[in-house]
Amino acid sequence: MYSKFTVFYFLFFCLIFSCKPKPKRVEVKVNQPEDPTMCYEIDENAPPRYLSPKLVAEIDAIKPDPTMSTNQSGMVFIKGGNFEMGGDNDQARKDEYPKVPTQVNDFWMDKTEVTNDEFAAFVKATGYKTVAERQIDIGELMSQLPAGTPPPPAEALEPMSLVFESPNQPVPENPAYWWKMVKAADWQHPQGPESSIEGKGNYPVVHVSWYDAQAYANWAGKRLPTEAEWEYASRGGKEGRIYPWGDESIESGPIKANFWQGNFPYLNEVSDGFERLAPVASFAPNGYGLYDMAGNVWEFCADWYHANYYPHRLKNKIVNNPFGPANSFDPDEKTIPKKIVRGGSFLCNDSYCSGYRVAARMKSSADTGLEHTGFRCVRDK
Ligand SMILES: [Ca+2]
Repeated sequence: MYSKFTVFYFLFFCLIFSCKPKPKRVEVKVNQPEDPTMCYEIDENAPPRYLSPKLVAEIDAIKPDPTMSTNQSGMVFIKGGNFEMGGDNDQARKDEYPKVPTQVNDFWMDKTEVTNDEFAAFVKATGYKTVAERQIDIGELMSQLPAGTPPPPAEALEPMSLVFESPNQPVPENPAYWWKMVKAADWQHPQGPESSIEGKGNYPVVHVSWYDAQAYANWAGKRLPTEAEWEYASRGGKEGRIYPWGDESIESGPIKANFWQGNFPYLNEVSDGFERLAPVASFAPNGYGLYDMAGNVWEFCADWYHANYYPHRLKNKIVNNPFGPANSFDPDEKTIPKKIVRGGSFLCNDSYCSGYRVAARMKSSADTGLEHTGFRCVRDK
């Protein structure tokens, strides 16, 4: 997934060159310089980096709520075990290989994605403001853009987030054609200031960044799952299968998840009944009693994304409770460190990302909020 700053950059250049974003956007080639600190090699001794110290300090200061942190309701116990982590069919991408023997300990996991009601309780208790509700930090922005990029005007730094907008016609495969930076779009206004979440308390919270998910997890006395825990949980006890429900195509039989039917991104047939988000647990759970492990919203994991993590794990025999690489590398956006997101969203279909496969990996920068990305938490005991 492209970070908000790349989409921002794309739109910004449209502004500079006075090209109209609609009906046809001009494609701008972003020249990505090599960053010597980010590469295909994984340095396990690399110091912790990338995260905003200011936000980390703020999140660390959030104390677990005494009631929430002892409350196991809404969670399911998952007995640890061994599995083969990685791609199971020909849709699997290069970064899902090689398959790696993996062991995870017992843990508890939220049965559903974190909902608007749950997130609202956290905000009410702590006064926390999501990243999408804050002014864009000019320093952070410039650090993620190629050198020489002119600074944007002040008004472009107002709070905003990425909203899906169907181009209603076939377009090149570039997310900048269907993601739009919308001012004042946030978790309470998923499509912008005119929209609301009234009556949608049981929908997954969206427009939350990885930082926001961490902040919530701290308050709830939980944590984000590792990528390995997430995949193990998603498999629901079915070994070597493609989806949480087994191997039957997502397009066959009863509707199994909230995903995109039709031609992405311009023709949504809506045969699952949901054009965008669905209330959590609208479809059957997997073998562990977990809902929406496929589709609805992408879910942030704790780990950094690195395209070469699986070969690295195999080579170094990293089997037990892997918690991700020390550094991040996304060949699609070399200068932007990314966190793992898993499970696909209402925008996924077989012709595009097939993100609802249990092995499918996706990545998003820690500060990016999107209309199709949320999270769920885990707890050790
Ligand atoms: Ca999901």
